[in-house]
Amino acid sequence: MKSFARNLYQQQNGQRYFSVALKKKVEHSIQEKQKVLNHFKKEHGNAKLGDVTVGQVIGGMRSMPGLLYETSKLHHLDGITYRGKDLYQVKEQSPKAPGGSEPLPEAALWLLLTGEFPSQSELQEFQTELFNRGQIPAEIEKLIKSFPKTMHPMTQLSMGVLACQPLSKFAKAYHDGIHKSKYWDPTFEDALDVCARVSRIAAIIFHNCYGDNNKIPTADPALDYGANFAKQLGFNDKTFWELMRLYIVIHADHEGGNVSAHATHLVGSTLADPYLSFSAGMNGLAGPLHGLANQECLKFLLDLQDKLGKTWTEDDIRQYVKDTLASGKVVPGYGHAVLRKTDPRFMCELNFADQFISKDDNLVNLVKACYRVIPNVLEATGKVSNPWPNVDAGSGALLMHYGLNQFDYYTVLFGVSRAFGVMAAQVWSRGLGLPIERPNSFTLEHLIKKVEHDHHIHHGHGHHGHK
Ligand code: AMX
Repeated sequence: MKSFARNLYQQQNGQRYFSVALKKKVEHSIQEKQKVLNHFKKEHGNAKLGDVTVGQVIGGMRSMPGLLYETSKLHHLDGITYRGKDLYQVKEQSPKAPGGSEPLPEAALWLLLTGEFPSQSELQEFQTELFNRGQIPAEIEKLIKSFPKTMHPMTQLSMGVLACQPLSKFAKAYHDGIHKSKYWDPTFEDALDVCARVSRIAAIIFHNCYGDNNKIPTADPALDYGANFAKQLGFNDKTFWELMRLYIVIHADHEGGNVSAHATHLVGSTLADPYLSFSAGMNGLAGPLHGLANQECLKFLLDLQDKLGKTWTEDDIRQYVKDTLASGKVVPGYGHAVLRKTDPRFMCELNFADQFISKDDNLVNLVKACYRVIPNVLEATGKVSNPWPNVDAGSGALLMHYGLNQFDYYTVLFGVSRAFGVMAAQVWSRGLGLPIERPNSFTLEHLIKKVEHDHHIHHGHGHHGHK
């Protein structure tokens, strides 16, 4: 039942809607969590979570415990969970578009914020709300359209998000002197606005780079987020809409330590508003070892096809991968900093391909053949911690299948999706009052001296000497 009358929405300043229902849920669960956190911190603030090694300090803080991050958790074997639900459960339990099979991004956002999926009526209202929040003032659209076409789409995304920063409600509320216990409220408002707007920004960038930015399709209030995004890119194939829904959901969140989530959190920890912090996260996502890997990965597959034609064999692939390694390059789409088995997001992509894509798509078949061949080759190097494919090994081939072949745009799709995770997480970081980040750093000389000193004591030359 449509329910403006039930007062689930209120109008603010005569022009913007906000969801009282969702906000109340978030507020309630933040308050409950805050109590748990305060008690836990008081009782167990000095409990140890492990030791920090010199190797970790030098090695990019790999696996070092260091962040509180509520929305999702990565397990090295089980993969990612959103609020405790793995991706297969998310797919199964999520509300779908009418007649659809894939999870809806807006439902995933609700889940990340609250820990539950929305009811059908909550979902409908949330969809209307996100649609309304997605509008971008004409002068900002004009600014984004003026970016040079040759500028990398990720640079345009980061700048496009920054162009919207003057709309930040958090920045305004902070300037107006809001009490710190209320920070989460305008953060929540900005977080929803960023998620709603980012797909429009991304659509403008797409047309700016590859089409005619005077002819950008408009969003349709009757459609869901994923369908609307695809439509604004100019894609009207309903199966592609399903792919966009799945794509946005599976790329959304990946616990807190990955570069885009951590950069967003780090910058946000200064009380920089969600636009500033999300834009920082996007700059990290633009790196080739992180989000840019999906464009690199498709390039790898296409180069392979170019060189070997469409009649490649598994032996050809094996040799090609060995040559890649010998030339000092990584094999994109393989390996992971945390996972130690095939990325479940890759499995979701394969399942999608099996369900929707014909068996004679050469590129999709190449993805599958690589999955059979590459792990063994990487394993044989003896140094790769995880030889299995990550999410990027499959996504490009699926996008190509539907004709989205502008592969320097792929990371922008990832960025649209990542907004849902890192913005939901920022609401929670504010809600729990997490402080500014400030880890300790060392010069190499300090580290060497410290280790020598400890070694000295440990071997009985100091006053603590035993053994
Ligand atoms: N191809 C070749 N070598 C690889 C490799 C790959 N796919 N993955 C790891 N290695 C190498 C590393 O370069 C490193 O070599 P070095 O000791 O000579 O520097 C060694 O194996 C050990 O690295 P690791 O512990 O296995 O990986 P990591 O945690 O340091 O890095 C990652 C993880 C993802 C950056 C790395 O596996 C990689 O570069 N993969 C290819 C790029 C890629 O697919 N990135 C996407 C990640 C997901 C995402 O963010 N989208």
